[in-house]
Amino acid sequence: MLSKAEGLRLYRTLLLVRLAEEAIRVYYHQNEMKTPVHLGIGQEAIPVGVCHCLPKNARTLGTYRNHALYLALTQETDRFFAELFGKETGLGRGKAGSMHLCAPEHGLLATSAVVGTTIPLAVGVALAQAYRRDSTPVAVFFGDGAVEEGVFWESLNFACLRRLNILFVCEDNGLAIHSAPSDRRGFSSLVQSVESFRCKAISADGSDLPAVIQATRQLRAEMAHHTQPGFLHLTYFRFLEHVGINEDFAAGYRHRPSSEEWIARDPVARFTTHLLALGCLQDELDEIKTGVEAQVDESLNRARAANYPAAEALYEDLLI
Ligand SMILES: Cc1ncc(C[n+]2csc(CCOP(=O)(O)OP(=O)(O)O)c2C)c(N)n1
Ligand SMILES: [Mg+2]
Repeated sequence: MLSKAEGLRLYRTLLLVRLAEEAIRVYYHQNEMKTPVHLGIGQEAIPVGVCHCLPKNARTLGTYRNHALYLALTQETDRFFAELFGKETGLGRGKAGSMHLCAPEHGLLATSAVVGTTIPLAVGVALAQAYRRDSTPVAVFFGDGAVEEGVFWESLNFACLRRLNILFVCEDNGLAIHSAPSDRRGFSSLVQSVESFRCKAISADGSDLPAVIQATRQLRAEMAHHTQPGFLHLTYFRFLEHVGINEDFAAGYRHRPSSEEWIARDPVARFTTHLLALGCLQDELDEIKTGVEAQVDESLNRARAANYPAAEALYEDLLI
């Protein structure tokens, strides 16, 4: 059970993610953001809830659908928007783009455009922690499409063999671009397959923030008790197209949800109802929203006013 104060803090983070992405949807048309964007509208409660249950110094890694993860960990939007606009004040000096956000000072070590690639990196980080006898946990976020990559199963096997302190977080929207699991998999149950390894697995509704928090806490307790990795399977609905800012219900591979389904799958709407039932006042929620809107606006303005990197910056920060 969440306290009111904890609930309001979580609401602010959830809303920060949602409003930052809604702002991207407004500005993207103006063609100033020179980066593909994989928006996470519908996904927000997963990174927000999981990160809420991790210690501040946890190491995290993720995918190109990483805005919620970055914002949940950092709460900052200046360097975030500047990166999307390709400006020198961006978190990757304008050279990383949306798909490669990171914030090592907040534990976010890497995110990547290449499906599955941060999974073995995360296992490597967990192995390094084990060598150092450092109990700081590692969490890696990936989509349901990544589990069809061989590297997922190799990484899972090695992590289980070495009993590493790593949380695998599968953000399952039932889609790899447009294709459904039944067209991609030669196994029927992901969770049962993972449980046949030495790994604790829990499924929950990833649109429901309190359910995400409860599942994460329970799994972390079981991981500690059995000295085993954990697999968190969290389902959610991707409201927008795979990449870009638009809805794509007319594309024909899925139907538009009814208004009841829409609300049931919207983590922000669901958590708002939860908070009101908990005794929070609509005025308190509105005040938080006003503050988040101001943060997003100010960051957008600063990002748009900032300079592009100089041409020579192209040759800096390279590992060759
Ligand atoms: C190794 C690799 N293969 C293929 C692609 C092309 N690709 C980009 S996203 C994607 C689907 C991934 O789906 P999922 O892991 O479920 O993530 P989601 O987009 O649903 O968050 C694919 C196949 C890629 N980026 N990397
Ligand atoms: Mg997917």
